[in-house]
Amino acid sequence: MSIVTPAYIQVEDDIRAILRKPGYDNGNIGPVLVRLAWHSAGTFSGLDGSGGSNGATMRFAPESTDPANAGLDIARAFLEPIKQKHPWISYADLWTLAGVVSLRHWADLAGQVESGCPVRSRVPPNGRLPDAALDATHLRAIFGRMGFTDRDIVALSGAHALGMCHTDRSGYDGVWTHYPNQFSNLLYKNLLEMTWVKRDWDDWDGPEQYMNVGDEQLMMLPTDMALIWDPEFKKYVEEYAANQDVFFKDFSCAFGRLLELGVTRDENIEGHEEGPRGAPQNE
Ligand code: CCH
Repeated sequence: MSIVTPAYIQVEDDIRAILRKPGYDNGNIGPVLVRLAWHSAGTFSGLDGSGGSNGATMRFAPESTDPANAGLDIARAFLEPIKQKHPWISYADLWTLAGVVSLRHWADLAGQVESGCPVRSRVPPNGRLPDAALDATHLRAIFGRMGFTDRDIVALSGAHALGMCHTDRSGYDGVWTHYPNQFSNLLYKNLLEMTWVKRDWDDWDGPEQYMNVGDEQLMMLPTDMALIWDPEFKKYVEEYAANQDVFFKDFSCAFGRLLELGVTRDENIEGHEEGPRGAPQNE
């Protein structure tokens, strides 16, 4: 069930209005908002139900200072004026909604967008988000904890068609595709169709990353390379490279599930369809 109230639509409109930002990266803040939504949800652990977007705990240490979240303070700051304008919406809902609105820019995302209303949330420890320097085993451990399959992992990784890496955030550098403001299956096509070698520029002293032979304009993280190095993952890379519609469908389902991880709902959710909640419960 999705909540579509006039109040939510106003927030969506306000998010849409700030997406284009000349002078910032490639002129659009959508990619970093998608990353914010994913990192706020991606701390969930199916083992004990902790983590997830509830409570927007990334505002607090140690999650706010987790190196994996470097740069997401910028994304949160972009959204702060919208929170001030619509104080009824929780931060958790706002961040989730911002990720979805950004993606809807490019694709029809069927996933659910609303968060629930937790009574209390604990800030999850650092180390729950993936480390880009690692491999397929690590990806399976991280995403398996959230209940995702190999197919889901490959689908979610396709988000790297969007946006870029920043040396002052993660230490990595560059874009994954020549069209970082377009959501597409290009990540998979690039992985398969281009030849990738370790970046070995004389002046590159950052972490190990890969570049395309040819114009050397594109990059892959070691975890992106794992998608073609691992034969099970590679099957899905091939499927998504060949069929963008299947990718969009699978991505929508997996991203919707990701955003819902650990979210508890009001029992009387129908009431929300009348308008925004009264008192925000998960600031
Ligand atoms: Fe990612 N991601 N991500 N990612 N990510 C980075 C940027 C983006 C990993 C590492 C990085 C997902 C999965 C993974 C986005 C969405 C998703 C960066 C650069 C690193 C490093 C950060 C910087 O320097 O600004 C790793 C490892 C994984 C393992 O799976 C998933 C899943 C999603 C969403 C569904 C988006 C979008 C960006 C671009 C952000 C921007 O600012 O342009």
